[in-house]
Amino acid sequence: MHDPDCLFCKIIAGQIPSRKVYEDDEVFAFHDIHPGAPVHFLMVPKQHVHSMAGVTDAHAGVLGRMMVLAPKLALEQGCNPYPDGGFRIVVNTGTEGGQEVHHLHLHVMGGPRPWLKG
Ligand code: DGP
Repeated sequence: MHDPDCLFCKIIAGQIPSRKVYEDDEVFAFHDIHPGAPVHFLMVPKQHVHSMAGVTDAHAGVLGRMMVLAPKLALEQGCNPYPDGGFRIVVNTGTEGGQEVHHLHLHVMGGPRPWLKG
């Protein structure tokens, strides 16, 4: 389902340009416009769902696919291998969870420190 008012639906549809990292029938990944790490891309289900607070059993397959794809794409995008390298996956959910764009997305962030504190 495409939400005509959704920024990320427009990016998936190519109506707003993005730097694409990956695409298949279910998943789209693209570089974050405001990177917070040397590698920082977003992964979204193509089917619109507002957030992790909106998922149902029907989303289990695509969410699993995104989690399996994330480490592969992270390496392809320049993250160093586990265990000395690695990456962080963040899913902001709702206003109090820091979510600004209301189409579920994984932030995949990595690369040499010091971008990550702690
Ligand atoms: P969040 O706060 O979790 O909803 O993060 C939304 C992210 O989306 C934020 O890191 C910046 C990114 N973003 C916002 N607008 C655009 C855009 O037009 N293009 C791209 N590539 N990223 C965007």
